[in-house]
Amino acid sequence: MADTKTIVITSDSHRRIDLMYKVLELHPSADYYIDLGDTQMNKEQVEKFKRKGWIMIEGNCDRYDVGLVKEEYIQINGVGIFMFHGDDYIWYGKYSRDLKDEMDAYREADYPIDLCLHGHTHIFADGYLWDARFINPGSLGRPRESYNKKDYSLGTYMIMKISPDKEITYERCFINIYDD
Ligand SMILES: [Mn+2]
Repeated sequence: MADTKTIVITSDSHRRIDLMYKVLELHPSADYYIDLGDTQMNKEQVEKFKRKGWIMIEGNCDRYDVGLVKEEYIQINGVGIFMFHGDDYIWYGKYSRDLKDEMDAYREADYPIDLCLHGHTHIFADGYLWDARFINPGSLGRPRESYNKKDYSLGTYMIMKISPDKEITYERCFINIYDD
C-alpha cells in the first residue's frame, strides 16, 4: 500500500554546497531529494549527490558536462511531476509557450503532468497554469526574497509531502546563509 512520500526540494544553491550538506543532515531520511539547478557543482560533487539518490537538474549557471539533465519526469503516488530549471521556459517573469508545448508533448506521450517544479528566479512561487500546479522553492544560496525588512540572510528550500490520495503539502524551511 502506498504511503505518504517526503520530498526534499532545493534550487539555486550557487556554490553553497555546504548548505546542500546541511539540508541533507537536517533531513537524512526523505524518500526523494530533488535539486532544480544552479548548484554549480563539479562533476565529482554531482556524482556524489546522485549516489545519495538526488535527482539533479541543470541550471543556466551549471556546466553542461558534469552529468546533469535539463529536464526530468517522475511520478510520486500517482502525481506526475515535471522538473526543469527555468531559464529555457521563463521569459521576463512569464512562462513561455515553449513550456506549454513541452508539457503537451509529455501529456500526449502518456506522461501526465500535475506538478511543475522549477527554480531560476530565486523567488518562492506556488500557482496554477495549464492544468498544473507550479512550485518554485526559492533559492538556497542566493535568496532574492527578503523575509525580515531588508534581511536577505535566509536561504530557503522545501519539504514536500505527497499523500496516497495525491494531496500535495509542503513546509518552507530557512537557513541562515551567513552562519558557519
Ligand atoms: Mn540561479
